Amino acid sequence: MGNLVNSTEGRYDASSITVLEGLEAVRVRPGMYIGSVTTRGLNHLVYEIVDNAVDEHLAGCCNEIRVTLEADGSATVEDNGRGVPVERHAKGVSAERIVYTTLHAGGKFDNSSYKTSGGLHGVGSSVVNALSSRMTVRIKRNGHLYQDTYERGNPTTDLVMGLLTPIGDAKGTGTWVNFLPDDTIFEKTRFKEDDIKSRLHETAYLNPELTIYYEDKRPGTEETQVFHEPEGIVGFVRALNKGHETVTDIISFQGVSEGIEVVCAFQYINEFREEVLGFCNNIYNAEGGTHLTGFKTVLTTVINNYARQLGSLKEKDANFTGADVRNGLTAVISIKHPDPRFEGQTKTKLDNQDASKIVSKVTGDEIVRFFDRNLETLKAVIGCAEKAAKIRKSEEKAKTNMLTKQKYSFDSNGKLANCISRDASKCEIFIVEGDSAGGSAKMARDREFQAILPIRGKILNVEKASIDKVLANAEIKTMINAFGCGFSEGYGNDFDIKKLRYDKIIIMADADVDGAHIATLLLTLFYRFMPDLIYEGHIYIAMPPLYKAIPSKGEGQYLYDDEALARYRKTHKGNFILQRYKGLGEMDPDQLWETTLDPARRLMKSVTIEDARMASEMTELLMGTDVPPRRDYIRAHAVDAVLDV
Ligand code: 28G
Repeated sequence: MGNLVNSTEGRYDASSITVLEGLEAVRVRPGMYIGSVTTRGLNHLVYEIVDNAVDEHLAGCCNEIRVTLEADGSATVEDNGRGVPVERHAKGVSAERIVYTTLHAGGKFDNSSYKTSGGLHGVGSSVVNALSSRMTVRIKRNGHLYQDTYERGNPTTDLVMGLLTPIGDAKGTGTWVNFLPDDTIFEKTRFKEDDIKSRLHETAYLNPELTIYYEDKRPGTEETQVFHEPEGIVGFVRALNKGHETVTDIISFQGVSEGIEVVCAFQYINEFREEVLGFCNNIYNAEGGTHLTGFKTVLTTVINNYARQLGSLKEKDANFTGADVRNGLTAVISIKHPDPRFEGQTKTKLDNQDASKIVSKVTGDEIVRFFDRNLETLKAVIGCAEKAAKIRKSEEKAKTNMLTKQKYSFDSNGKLANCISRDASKCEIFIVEGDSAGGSAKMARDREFQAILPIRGKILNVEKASIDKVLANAEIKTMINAFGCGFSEGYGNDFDIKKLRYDKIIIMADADVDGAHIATLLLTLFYRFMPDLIYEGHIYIAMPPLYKAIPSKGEGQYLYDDEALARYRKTHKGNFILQRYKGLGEMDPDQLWETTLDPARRLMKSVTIEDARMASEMTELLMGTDVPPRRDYIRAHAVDAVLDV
């Protein structure tokens, strides 16, 4: 409990002590409430506050939200809603105090309870307050401007008879919140602008009547942007498919039933992949769920029925599989549910059975209505399914041949230096860029449990290649064989994570543009064909140091980024030699062991599904046609997006 109750700065009366004890739980186990204390968790603080403003929008009372990343490292969120109530709450004090100091029903990441967003004002305000070294709340309401202040969740403004005293007059209404994340809780306290912007943009797509003003005032990254997407998820699908060859128009519809609202937009592109995104109450469902099942099931049935009616499928033909029907599909399905439940590893899989029922009802009615009147579009969709089915059939054969041939050729092509242990829970495999680094790594490793797989040059971009090309690629084949658990793709699932031979799969690439590119391609491969490896936390990125500082007296020190170097320069007195590593290949085996392989000393980033999704999106961008902008994009973002913690 420590710093909260014992704080001499915080002023509170006896009744608020239980309140503080509630918030202390958040400080003791922040991960339970915001997922983690990494940059992801840090960004989450902004999302929690923004979600409250979005809820005010969903209540029909707010159409503008401003998000500012301030120069001092704090964040400000402002809305033009009704303003958090300041009137006396049942507990005897200003309702605002209760909102910002009471821990509402369980955390987002603990067991079954989940914040009920969607007009109900989430539980997040007090969590953000607890994890902020300071927070200021300003409310415009009743013609007055009110202000309340907190430090680490402790109120620092005196109430008068339980209520806030206005600090001025106000026109209009709204809520303004500024907070500085607590640097004793978070590993890093710099908000990651790219993640925040894309999340805000997503929110704008999901709420077409909302305008979000974004401003970054931090030195070096200053910018302003306005996110307003009056087309809603139609615009979202358009953006997702930008730069791809489309084969249908965007089809969109909405419907309501039993208090559940469904909006959906989809379009086919000429590529062997599908992307179906689900949202419930504006929250992205990374693990999908019942809304997606409902949509997919009915789409499969409807397209198969039409295909038989039109004679594309003959009596003797088997139906198209669901994956056939989704070949080339980009879809966004967004529902509003009064009582959403979530399950799954990261509690992002919608679990309500009624959602499946209602989404399939609305989708079934609407797409039949549409396809009855748009035969050309229907034929284009069936065309996509036919292409997929044809490839599926020829590859089902090819695949069984290939896999049976290769089953016995594990490590036969000489590149994999396997480890001795067969205890998968202890084994690690390093995928190393380049033969020279691969050679050093083979010498440096602990051969008992560390395997080395060198790969040469750029690996195939699976985003663009068909499955037979992917499987024919030597590097990819070697990886699939080495991991031992097969792979899954749209047309079948041979993936079995129980057969995985290594607990950790570690991507080891140079800390430069090319290295970041290779890491990006590998992540894309795993994301497309072995996503469970990512979901279950088996993929890592090694973080080799950039420098070694060797002082004239005392121990040398490895430095992993430019910040670390700047810190070293500041704190270190006296002369030192600075060794700069241009690549892994430049380290001798001992150095490589010390810095990158030794479990006791190395630094690694654990890859999350969002990282992989970003990598996959980036791959699409990078593999586009215009070369010069690509180059710049890699410089500006690739290393950061893939390697930054
Ligand atoms: C700027 C940053 C984030 C918010 C509101 C508006 C109301 C509200 C918020 O009510 C629920 C608690 C206790 C009554 C509701 C105002 C009804 C009438 C609101 C925000 C209601 C909280 N008038 N705007 N919460 N209770 N914006 N933006 O947080 O008693 S939170």
